[in-house]
Amino acid sequence: MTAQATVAQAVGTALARLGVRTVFGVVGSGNFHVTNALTAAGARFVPARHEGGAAVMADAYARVSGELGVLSVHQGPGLTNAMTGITEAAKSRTPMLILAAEATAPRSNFYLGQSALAAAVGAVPERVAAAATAAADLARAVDTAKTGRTVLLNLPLDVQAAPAPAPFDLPGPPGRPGPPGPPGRSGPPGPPGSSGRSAAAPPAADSGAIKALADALAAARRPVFLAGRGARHAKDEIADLSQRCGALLSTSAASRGLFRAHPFNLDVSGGFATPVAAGLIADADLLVGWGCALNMWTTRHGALVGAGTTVVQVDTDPDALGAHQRIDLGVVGDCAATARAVAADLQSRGHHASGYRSAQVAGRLAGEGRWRDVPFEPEAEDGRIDPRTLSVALDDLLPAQRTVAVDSGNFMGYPAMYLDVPDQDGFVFTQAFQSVGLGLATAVGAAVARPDRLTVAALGDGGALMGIAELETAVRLGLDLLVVVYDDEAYGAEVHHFGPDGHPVGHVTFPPADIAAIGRGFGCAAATVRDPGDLAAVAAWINGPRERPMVVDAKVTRARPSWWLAEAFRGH
Ligand SMILES: Cc1ncc(C[n+]2csc(CCOP(=O)(O)OP(=O)(O)O)c2C)c(N)n1
Ligand SMILES: [Mg+2]
Repeated sequence: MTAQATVAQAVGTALARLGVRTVFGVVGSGNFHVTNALTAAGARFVPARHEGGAAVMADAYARVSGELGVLSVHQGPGLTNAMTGITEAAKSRTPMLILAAEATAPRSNFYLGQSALAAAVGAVPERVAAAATAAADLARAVDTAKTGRTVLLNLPLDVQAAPAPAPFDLPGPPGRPGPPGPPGRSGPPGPPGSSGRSAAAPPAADSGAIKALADALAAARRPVFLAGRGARHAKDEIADLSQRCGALLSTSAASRGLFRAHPFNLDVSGGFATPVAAGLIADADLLVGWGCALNMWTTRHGALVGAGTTVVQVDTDPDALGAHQRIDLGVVGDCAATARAVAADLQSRGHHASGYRSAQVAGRLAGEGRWRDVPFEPEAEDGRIDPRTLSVALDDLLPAQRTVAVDSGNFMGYPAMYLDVPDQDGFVFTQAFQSVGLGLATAVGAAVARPDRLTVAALGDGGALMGIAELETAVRLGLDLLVVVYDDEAYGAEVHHFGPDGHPVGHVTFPPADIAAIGRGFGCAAATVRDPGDLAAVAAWINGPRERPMVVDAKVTRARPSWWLAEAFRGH
């Protein structure tokens, strides 16, 4: 770094040197220099078409790659445009750093209280306050993000333009973990390799709690483990412990795929659970939630928790314990370290049980453990395809190595339940804020993170049209992307919510839109699907060179709501 470098340049260069490889954003005057410094120092910048898309891409990229997500935005409207994606990331505890230029003159058109905005959505406001503190300010922001927080690093325009101190040395990383996060989930700090700064590993629970959990597992005859996003780093430890005590394995929707290859995997617990999985979970005598909120989605409003079931919750965040679900034992500790310690305790007792893992349960899971094994009568509607028929056919066509990103809406259960995924990185579910319209940008961020896998964006027509601008980004980047639109020509969730009570639904139904033509306009391959025969075009694209993304406008039947949505409405 030369003595002439500005703070903006020094910050961008320092971030790239910390190992930031990919940055998403939209560049304006205020973030021009910091973004260019990042790329000059070796990072890749992915220009989105809307900051709302860029924020979601950075979030999805972080989820799939395990790296720090980084977003670069212009001051004022650049940040406000990104707020929905930032809120989703903050609620999901995504380790993410937002580089936001900041107008400090209150009479500037671009001025607004950026720190207050960030704090209001659960992100952590930080600021490069002065040239002299810039390196320390940046280091603090990165360290906080790596503890699983979404950090807004304000870059005031005047400070950005000031000469940077030389050398621009960042203080060493802290030796202790960051502050505990809010309830809902907890996660590990940012992964190693994504930057040179990593917080210390969070500890296991104390010995009393370890013993209490080991006691509960030793006594259990039908234990079930339920792993959430806070347990994604603890897959092997949790699977080992489940083997020792005979527990069945399941996940929250956000962690779908975690135990994909495991013979006693129930897949998702909650609204998306198969009948056999739901029955087995409800019959458990011990349910252990690992880094999982145990909220209404994963427990079906408590219906999957038997009245006599002992419930244990393990989480790094004490406030998460019992926040959604009555529990009998709360264990504060890191999931991996805790599972390892409990397994060691059981081993020292000589405890090894087959528990819930009977031949009969194995047989049931082999026969009816997937949604596609559950028979259904396809809905008949002229010129329309049943969304289950569509999803099963797609599952057959798609290569096993795939990433599935799902938007929000009535349709969302179909791809989430019928499309298999290879592992936890193969399913990206940006649903913590329950926003419609994030699915396409989620898929773009995931595809950038995993170019070796075909990415599927599963969208409703409403969400697709809300986020359509990023189709240009997908085409420009040449992503290996299949966009499947479950097109009921409506905000189906609202139609099914209010229609049955006789309310007018004219504001939530739309005339047909030719989404395939829209896709072609962006430069995609495209097809309209009205029956299974129309999927031949999709098969041809999948089996071809896939030089450009494909958009599938699937005109789906719409007479009935998806059953899981009817269930979800009970909570709203
Ligand atoms: C940003 C945002 N706006 C509005 C809503 C309320 N909402 C929930 S589902 C939905 C309809 C989505 O329509 P579509 O994407 O076509 O999916 P469908 O329900 O028809 O399957 C709406 C408007 C929301 N969740 N998020
Ligand atoms: Mg719709």
